[in-house]
Amino acid sequence: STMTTQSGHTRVCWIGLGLLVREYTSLSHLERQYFGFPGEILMRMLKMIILPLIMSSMITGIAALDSEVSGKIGLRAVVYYFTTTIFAVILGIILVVSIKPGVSHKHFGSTGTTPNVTTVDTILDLIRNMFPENLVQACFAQVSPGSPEKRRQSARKENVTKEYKITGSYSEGMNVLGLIVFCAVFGLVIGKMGARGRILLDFFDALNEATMRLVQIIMCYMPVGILFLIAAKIIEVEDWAIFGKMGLYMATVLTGLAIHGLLILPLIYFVFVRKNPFTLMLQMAQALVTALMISSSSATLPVTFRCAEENVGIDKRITRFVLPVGATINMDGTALYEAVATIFIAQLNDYNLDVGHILTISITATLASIGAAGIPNAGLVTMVMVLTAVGLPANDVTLIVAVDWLLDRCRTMINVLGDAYGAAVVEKLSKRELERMDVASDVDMANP
Ligand code: DAS
Repeated sequence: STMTTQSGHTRVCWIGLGLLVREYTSLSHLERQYFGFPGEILMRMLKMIILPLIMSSMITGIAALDSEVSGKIGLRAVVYYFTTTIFAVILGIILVVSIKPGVSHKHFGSTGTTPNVTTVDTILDLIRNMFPENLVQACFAQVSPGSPEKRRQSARKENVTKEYKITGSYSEGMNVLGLIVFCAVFGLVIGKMGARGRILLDFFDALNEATMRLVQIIMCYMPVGILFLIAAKIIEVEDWAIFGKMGLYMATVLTGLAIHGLLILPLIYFVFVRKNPFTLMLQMAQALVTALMISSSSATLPVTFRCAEENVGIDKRITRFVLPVGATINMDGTALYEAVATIFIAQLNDYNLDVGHILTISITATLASIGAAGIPNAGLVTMVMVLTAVGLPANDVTLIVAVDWLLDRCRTMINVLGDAYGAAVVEKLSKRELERMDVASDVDMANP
């Protein structure tokens, strides 16, 4: 408990530091960049480690289980992901419909160009990402929702856009989904290859161990990196007044996230696992803080792994397999946010939503959260699909961009928390299969 109060104090210090620097110095643009440098290095290290981590954990995770067991575990994980995501969407809808953050507002007109993304485009891109045409390229970029015309345009230019653009067809960050699909199938094949497959399995197993040791080293640097990340962010924010204007909307999203993270997810965990859900939350604290600081589920993955395996003690056969998938498709916070934001925009436009609209929003917000990559602001991009599905102007997404840097990090934290509870629930439900595998391998050892 001394540890937690200590980290509480440190956090207060960090915020204080940021405010002080902001108040008493007026830094030039360049100086601000220097100030953010140590945080930037942390981000780079975390991103650097994702590739070997995902490859080694997915391949060994799948190859170590027999295909029947991995099928069952996979099914449980997917059912958990879907149910919790839909709960999050429903919660968001209930809150935004009753709080009505957009009704009291005058319409503050939208700006920007109209992105042209349909539900079909988004779903096709999701499937496209599952089949990267080039495995090496998949480490750099993924296809993000965009019309075929936009895609042709940007393909002609550069593949990777530096800035995150709503209309972009390739987005920054790697195609984690494509890598996961490849590694899952690869792991399945290795698992069935017998003695020669063992060589590869041993190789990736060793790679996984080495990667996790690297993660341990990176985590020593984390307090420093995070300190500078938050301080730099506080200095950078120009428009604090927007918080006043958007206050009720932000409060709606944050209340939803809080209820989902502090009540609904813990309850589900308790029902299945019968342990104190807040213990797990404390054990995951470092991953949650990281997610809050860097707004990216994928970049948080290394920390999520370490907390889930070392602190919570979830079986590695489960985490290796379930956590990378969760970080990519299980985004409760994003789903909740997309539902709230869409209805908020409808309220701003005096747009009447009937039951059909609400149903469409629930379904598309769920899909949009699955389609969103685990990188900063991804939820904003896939939200265009939700808006278009109910006939709202897609460029109204620009109305909420200004506060997304804050909401993004909060929803990312809930995304990561959902993954952790998910891994624990799936582990509990899969106890029997795991024990049977332990017995089988003991027998193997006894009579080789
Ligand atoms: N920030 C993303 C994540 O990593 C998702 C989002 O933008 O909603 O979870």
